[in-house]
Amino acid sequence: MTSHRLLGVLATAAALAASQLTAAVLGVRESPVLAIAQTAIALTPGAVAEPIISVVGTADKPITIVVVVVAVLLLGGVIGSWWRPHRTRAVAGAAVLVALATAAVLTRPYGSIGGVVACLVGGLVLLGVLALLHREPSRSGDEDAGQAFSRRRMIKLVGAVAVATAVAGTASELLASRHRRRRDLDRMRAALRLPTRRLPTPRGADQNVTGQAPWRTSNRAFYRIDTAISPPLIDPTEWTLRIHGMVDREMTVTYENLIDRGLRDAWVTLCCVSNPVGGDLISNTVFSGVPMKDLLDEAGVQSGADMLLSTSEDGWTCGTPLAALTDGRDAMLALGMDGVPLPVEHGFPVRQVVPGLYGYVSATKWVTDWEVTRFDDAEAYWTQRGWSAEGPIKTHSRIDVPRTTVDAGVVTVAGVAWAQHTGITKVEVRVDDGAWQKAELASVPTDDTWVQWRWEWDAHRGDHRLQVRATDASGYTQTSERADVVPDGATGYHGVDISVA
Ligand SMILES: Nc1nc2c(c(=O)[nH]1)N[C@H]1C(S)=C(S)[C@@H](COP(=O)(O)O)O[C@H]1N2
Ligand SMILES: [Mo]
Repeated sequence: MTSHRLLGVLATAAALAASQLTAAVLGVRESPVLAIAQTAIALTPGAVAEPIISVVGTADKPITIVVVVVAVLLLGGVIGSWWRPHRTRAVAGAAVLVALATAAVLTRPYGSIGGVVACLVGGLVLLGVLALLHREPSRSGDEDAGQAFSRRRMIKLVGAVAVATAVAGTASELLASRHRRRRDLDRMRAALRLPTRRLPTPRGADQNVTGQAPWRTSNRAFYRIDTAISPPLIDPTEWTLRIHGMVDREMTVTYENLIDRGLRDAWVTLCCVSNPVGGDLISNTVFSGVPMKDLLDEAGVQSGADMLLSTSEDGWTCGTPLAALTDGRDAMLALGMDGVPLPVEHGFPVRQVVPGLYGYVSATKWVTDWEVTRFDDAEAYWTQRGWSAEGPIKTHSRIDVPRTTVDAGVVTVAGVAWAQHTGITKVEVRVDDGAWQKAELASVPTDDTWVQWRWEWDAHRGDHRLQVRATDASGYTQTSERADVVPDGATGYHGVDISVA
């Protein structure tokens, strides 16, 4: 990297810090950097997003921010290298950067004038700092002394810009309005009392095998998947759900309306379509909410409609077959999760839960809009990115323990199996190429949750491969054929390699 390029990077860092600070001082809801990162996420095709998510998991959000910041800094380096030889080009480059940032800010649901001002301030600081760093020092008579002087002056200048950048960057983080709003919301949520109590775990559902995922997932351990870099912060007293489209009566529902209807509880195992064979993007808990069917019936679904297009406060969309919402299953607008108001990351104040469908086609968090429509007329977020329009959960099973080495003798092999809204009737395990052996199933309160299973293995010394497969209540047995998670969920047996000592 040439020194001009480095100066460009430094000036861009200063510009980013100034822009973030401006956004923080103006109380902008989503800073330019966050807006660019969210736009980058939205523009990433599914075929690119999927492998990244499968490798980095939920670290995808901080990683996206780092990638965006580094990319902007590198572009700034290019602009810096143009400053001396092609001044107009450098200024045009800065203008393009500001224009892209402004476009990102304005196309987000939280676009605001404050966000645009923050972008412009960033552009001005970029050009100002570049000009400052390239100012010619006045030449003294002595060439060497002059050069030493200008080098010293340069080091001071660079140091000053770096310190100012660090101070502005830190201040913008400390002042960012989202931290204050998050604290306020956490307080409000903690004070909320839902008309529900925390249900005990049904007897016999958890077989308490050490090392196995508990049948009931705590809110803290519940998997989290969404496109929101920082979760929408919604005051429940301001939350509304608008119901429109192919309905006889448009409706607007408030949080209080939902509470007044009374909440019912349902044990449901949520699962992500991106869950690989053997993966842990699946969790089980009890949700409390209002049947989605009740609201759809009140609005009056018109004939010909077959899809509910739901939208979250931050603009994510989801297409759910109306059939799955009206066939009597516990499809609900949930307010509670494991006896408490939904955690912010899991959709506070209101989310959808639909047993039997992968989250991407059913489980809209922070939901604020329902449009009754047709699969022929609308396409939701992940379908636009290559995933299937419909996403029933595939019957599947997983080995939780053992996962690596065991001592010879009797070993408890245990795991979970799931076929939400169909039910699991049989789980079988095999060692190497041996015969399939029937495992023992724990009891569950409903077909909508996963089932724990166990099998006692008389393990002999050596290296062995354990595999599992499940059969559901429709009579279907899992296929051994491996399918990728795209476009509608992985298939294949989960296997683990165990060495017996
Ligand atoms: N608003 C919003 N809702 C969303 C998503 C999202 O990106 N945004 N992701 C969906 C996906 S893909 C899944 S698997 C589930 C995950 O819910 P959880 O994070 O509570 O486990 O939420 C669904 N609801
Ligand atoms: Mo998902």
